[in-house]
Amino acid sequence: MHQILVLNGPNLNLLGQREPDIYGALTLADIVNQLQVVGEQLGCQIRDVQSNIEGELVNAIHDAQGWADGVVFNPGAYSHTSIALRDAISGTGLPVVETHISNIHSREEFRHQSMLAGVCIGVVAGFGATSYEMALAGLVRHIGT
Ligand code: CA2
Repeated sequence: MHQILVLNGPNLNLLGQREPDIYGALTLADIVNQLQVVGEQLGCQIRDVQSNIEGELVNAIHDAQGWADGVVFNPGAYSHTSIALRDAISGTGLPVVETHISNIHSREEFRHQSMLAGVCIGVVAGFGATSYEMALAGLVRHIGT
């Protein structure tokens, strides 16, 4: 059984409330519940954490070092700014897939850059809630059996 952390950053707790044209109509709980179903089929046990606080996200990655085989991570807007999260990912050496609901490359220019992508094993963006399922499938393939 693969132990997977599904980590979500700032404002993703607001999903389903506003901007459905960009982020879809599902809540974060809906997305995580769907992912649990897919995760079972892929032989994963999933724990999820959401925080709006950068340091708590850093702590969640550090903590995952003790129990997780990999991380599906939507860092929200911290993707574009956070060297602390980059250092947490590279410092733990955990395989992390950067995951975005929207296609960050078709949006404002400030979203085109990711501080984290270079230390992640891959990036999935633009497939709505399905991005999380694709990220999980890729992560499980990477981890192997
Ligand atoms: O597309 C993604 O998954 C993002 O990580 C979402 C972040 C954004 O800053 C990134 O550039 C791309 C924003 C999440 C905010 O979600 C909201 C949902 C409903 C209402 C307001 C914000």
